Amino acid sequence: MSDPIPLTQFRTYAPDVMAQRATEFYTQMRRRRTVRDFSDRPVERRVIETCLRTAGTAPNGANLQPWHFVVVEDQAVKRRIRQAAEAEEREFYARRAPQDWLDQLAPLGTDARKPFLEIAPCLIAIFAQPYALQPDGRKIKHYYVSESVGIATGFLIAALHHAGLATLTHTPSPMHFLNEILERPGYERAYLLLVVGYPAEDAHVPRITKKPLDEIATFV
Ligand code: IYR
Repeated sequence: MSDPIPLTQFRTYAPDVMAQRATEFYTQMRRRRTVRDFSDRPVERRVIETCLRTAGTAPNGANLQPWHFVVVEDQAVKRRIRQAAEAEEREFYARRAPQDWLDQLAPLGTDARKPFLEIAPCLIAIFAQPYALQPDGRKIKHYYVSESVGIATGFLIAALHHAGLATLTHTPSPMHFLNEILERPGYERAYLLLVVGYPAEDAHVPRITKKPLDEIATFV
C-alpha cells in the first residue's frame, strides 16, 4: 500500500443510536418505489451532480472506477433515446421475450411505450468500462466491472431517493444505441438507463411486496 493515511472519518455510535439509525435508513429506503409516471417538472443540476458524486464513492475493483455517467437533459436527445428504446422494446414485447418472461412482467403493466423517456426531465445513462484507454492507446484492464457499476448505481438510486427524486431503472435491450446517440466509445457497455424526476400528480405504482427477512437472509 502506498502512503496509507489514518482512517479518521469512521464514526461509531452507541448501540441504541446505531439501532435507531439502521431503522431510520430502512424506513427511508422502503419508501422508494420505481416510478413510471413522471412529471416534466425540472430537477436542479446541482442535486444531480451531488448524487453522482455519491455514486462515485462506491467501492469498486482496484479503485479503477470503471464507470461513466451521461446526464441527458436535452429534449431532442431524450426524444432520440425514446425512439430507439421503443424500437427495441417493440421487438422485445412482440418477438424476443419468451412467454414466461412476459407473464412475469404482466403485473407491472409494462409495454413497449416509454413516454417517460421524453417527459422526465433527466435521464442518466450509465456506462461500464471493461478497460480504460490511455491517450497513447494503451489499455488498462478493469476488474469486477459489473459488480462495481452495480454498486455505484445502487448508491446513485439511494442518493436520488434521499434527495427527494424518483427514479426508474430502465434496461432496454440491447442498449448499444446509447453509445451512438451519446457518442460514447464502442468499448463502453451501456449498463442501465436511469430515469430521474418527480412523479406525476396521479402516479400509480404496482401493488407489490418485498420478501421478508427470513426469506432473504440466513444467519449461521
Ligand atoms: N426492458 C423492458 C422489459 C422489462 C423487463 C424487466 I426484468 C422489468 O422488471 C421491467 C421491464 C421494459 O422496460 O419494458
